[in-house]
Amino acid sequence: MARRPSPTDYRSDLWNDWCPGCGNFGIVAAMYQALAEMNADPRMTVVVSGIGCSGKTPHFVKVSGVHTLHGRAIPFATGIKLANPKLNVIVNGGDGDLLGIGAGHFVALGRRNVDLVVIMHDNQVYGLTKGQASPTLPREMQTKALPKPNMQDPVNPVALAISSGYTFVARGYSSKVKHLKDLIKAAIEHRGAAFIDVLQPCVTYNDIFTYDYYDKRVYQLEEAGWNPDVKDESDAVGKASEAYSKAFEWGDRIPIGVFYRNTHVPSFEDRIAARLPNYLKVPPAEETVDRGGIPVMDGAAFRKAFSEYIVDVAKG
Ligand SMILES: Cc1ncc(C[n+]2csc(CCOP(=O)(O)OP(=O)(O)O)c2C)c(N)n1
Ligand code: SF4
Repeated sequence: MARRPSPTDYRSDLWNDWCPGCGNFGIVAAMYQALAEMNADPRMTVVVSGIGCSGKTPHFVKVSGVHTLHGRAIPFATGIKLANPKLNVIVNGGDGDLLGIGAGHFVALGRRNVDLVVIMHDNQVYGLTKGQASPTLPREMQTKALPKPNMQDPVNPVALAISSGYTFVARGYSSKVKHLKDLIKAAIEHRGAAFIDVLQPCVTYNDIFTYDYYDKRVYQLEEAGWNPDVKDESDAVGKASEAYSKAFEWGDRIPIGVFYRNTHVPSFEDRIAARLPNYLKVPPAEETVDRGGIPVMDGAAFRKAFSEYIVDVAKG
């Protein structure tokens, strides 16, 4: 029997240039642990990112991966998942990437309920471009890279995800790695659009929302008796509004854990399968495209043509 994978099996050996102490390290550590515990097949797991410090995540996780354009990770991931619903697809993005330039795509994913996992590295700043205010920084806060306090009101990511239709909505903290690992596993196991807002200290540009700030305040919803689960369809609006209100608890106490989970909404893949009965058995990625009965490109020809660009993640 093959040995069970360990978290380090999912760690790539590429040089990592995140600042020492960055909260992103806790997020990838939780991903390694979740993938190992789930015995994830690296060829069937895809990490997709936009641009930002968070955007480098696919380089550090030894599974299939795509580092795409700023704000465009969700549409890329949606295309990958719908072309081959057998893949496990995980998006990693910054709060600027997903809720600034990518906000329209973020909302569209909730409406569609595609079976994706979105992990947001929420550091309240644009880290890679040197600390400008991101959409999650509260008004009047002045982090050290800002010449004046922030003039705009923040987006609440958990509330936005609930109102957009995500069927699994959670918040984690990058310093609580085991708890975050459990959230990532639950998000992967959920069938539908899953969102995890991860509190991720940026030690270089955000001197307000630090480890010390969160360590004193975060508490776990499950330990406080919170039940995130929608019982049946008639319970969905009531549960969503309770979770929506809970999302605004912020100050002396900041909740982490699963806020909302609804397993009664059909995924986008199921909606397509209702129209195209063969879709889940032979998805577009496995169909042979032919012209006049002659295959245009089959898998073997594709691999031969692109062999110099293909790295087999399972072999390292
Ligand atoms: C279309 C486009 N606009 C702007 C940029 C410049 N840019 C690169 S990263 C970034 C912001 C990154 O911030 P965030 O998404 O919060 O990620 P973090 O670096 O904090 O992880 C911006 C604006 C870009 N690369 N592409
Ligand atoms: S700038 Fe901030 S988010 Fe980017 S690597 Fe450094 S600590 Fe992390």
